[in-house]
Amino acid sequence: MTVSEKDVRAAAPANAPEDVIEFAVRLAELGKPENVYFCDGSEEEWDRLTSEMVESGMFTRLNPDKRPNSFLARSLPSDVARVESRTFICSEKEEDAGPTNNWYDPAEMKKILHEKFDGTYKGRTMYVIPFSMGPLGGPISQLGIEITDSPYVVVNMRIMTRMGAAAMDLINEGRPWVPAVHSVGAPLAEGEKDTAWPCNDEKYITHFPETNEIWSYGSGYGGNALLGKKCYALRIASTMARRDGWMAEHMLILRLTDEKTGKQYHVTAAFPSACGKTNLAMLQPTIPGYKVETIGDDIAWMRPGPDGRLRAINPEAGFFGVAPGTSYDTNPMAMDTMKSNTIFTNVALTDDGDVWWEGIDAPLPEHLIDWQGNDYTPADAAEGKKAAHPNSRFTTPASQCPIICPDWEAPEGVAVDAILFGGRRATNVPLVAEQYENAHGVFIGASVASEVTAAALDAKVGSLRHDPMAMLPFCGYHMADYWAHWLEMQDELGDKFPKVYQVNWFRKDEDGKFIWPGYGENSRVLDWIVRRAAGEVDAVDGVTGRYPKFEEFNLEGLDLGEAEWAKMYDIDPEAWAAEMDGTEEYFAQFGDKLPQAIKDQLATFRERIAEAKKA
Ligand code: SAT
Ligand code: MN
Repeated sequence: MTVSEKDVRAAAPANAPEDVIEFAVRLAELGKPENVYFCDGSEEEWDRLTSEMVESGMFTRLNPDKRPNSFLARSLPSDVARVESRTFICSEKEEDAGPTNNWYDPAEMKKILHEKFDGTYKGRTMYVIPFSMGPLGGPISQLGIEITDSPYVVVNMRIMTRMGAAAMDLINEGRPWVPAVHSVGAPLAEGEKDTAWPCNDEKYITHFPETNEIWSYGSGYGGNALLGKKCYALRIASTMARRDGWMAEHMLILRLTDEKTGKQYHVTAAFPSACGKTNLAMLQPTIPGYKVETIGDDIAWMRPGPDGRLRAINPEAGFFGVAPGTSYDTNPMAMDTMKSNTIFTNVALTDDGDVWWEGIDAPLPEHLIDWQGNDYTPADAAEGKKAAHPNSRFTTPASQCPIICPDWEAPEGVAVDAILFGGRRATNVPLVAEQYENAHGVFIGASVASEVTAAALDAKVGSLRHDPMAMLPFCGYHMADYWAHWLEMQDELGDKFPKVYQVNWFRKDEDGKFIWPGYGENSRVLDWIVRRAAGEVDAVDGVTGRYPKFEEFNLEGLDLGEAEWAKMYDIDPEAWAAEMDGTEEYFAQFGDKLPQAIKDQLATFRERIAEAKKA
């Protein structure tokens, strides 16, 4: 038995407009689900779905005394991260996707998807999820409808977005919305029992920028399946932003308050996935006089405000953070955020029904169930096996963060004072460098390279790759056109465009040890940046940008002297010449589209290297 148009119409709530109903009818006819259900986002719905998932074996309920209203899911080893090789930009013209994206002809891709989705929902419930990215009804916010056959997606979307009846109300008012279609790609035959993590070995994560559509098939994990996140808020939104004069960026947003003056600064920062953005967003300053409040940990949508300054909102409502390495030591605020109402995926389970991962505060227990559902003891740890997957995650409501900014849901956003670009670099890149001029800021972002993390299934962990603006896997159009868009936004805003800083917490010494302590100590870098903005400190011109003066940088109470500082600021002109050769080679693939301003910046950079060689 599959659902008919009549069933879909009967299931639709009164506030579902005709175009949403027709979208659901079309997908029901194609996917042939057993049931259809329109999500309202209520607590009753959450309770029912999570209970059903516990019953079906997809969720383990954690000990309610230790972790109330929280659950653990375990995925298949073949479905633990985004799959970049299966992520496609299906623009009409191949050149609009650019050399850094996988392009596919939209009509051809639609044909493939049509075949894949034919009967894909068999034996399952088709869920219709209305959601808002950004505060409901806000001027920078956007709406969407995700259709999925995964209850895991529904409950995660309830945390990660403003999901439910209120979003449907806004769609019903006639506001535009993005259709996002998802299936795990595992239809059930009559009477067949479901598995704990249905998915398909063949995956398609596809985007149609001209029609603002998303279709995702075969994966149930993270950014592959929670389509509001990378697919909408970055890939599709970046193309919308280019058309409409705003910016969709892979950036955290934080507020730094100088407690002496009460002055507030807003900083956004882009780092590749799994480089500690959540830690920086929830930073606990180690130097006195500052307070940090969190606005977002992954994505920023930014639009020029009436005052000509860039205003940022966090389009998400939750954090989808990397669990391993998160502890009361490294990120106490994240630990407190996830005390309840949290979904954990691929972490280890303790015998008393709580969670554990490598790097959590608690010592390794005598016994665990690892992320694949097997017994795990210290003997396994001794063999180097991990109890939690390196890309295991927590999905947790942003509102539960003890230092969530009171203005985190301000519909008009916060005015951005500085933009940080970073990566994971053992060599070459110093702690912090300030742009010389606006175009240099774009050059800094465009030339970022970083050591690869576990956030993508099909990239080699540890190897160095160019990841411009941390957008390599997330830019929905030609990367060089994206840089041109940045330059245009800078031209429009002029001096009011936030200054760009390049940062690197990960520089190592000759023994392979991190020189900079990182975490809360990164407040010292923020302190320098805001004192620069206030005109209180100077900077010295360097090869990669303007550097702090050792004596003006606050290192008080830190066991880090001039010798270590010199190591972080050891700028070897030969190494940088080689790095710029690599950058030039990387830029070459963009051909004619590479903006002249970027070429000019490269030339100026080379002049600075030549000067440094003479000195
Ligand atoms: O894309 S995910 O949301 O799965 C995580 C990431 O890569 O940042
Ligand atoms: Mn991310």
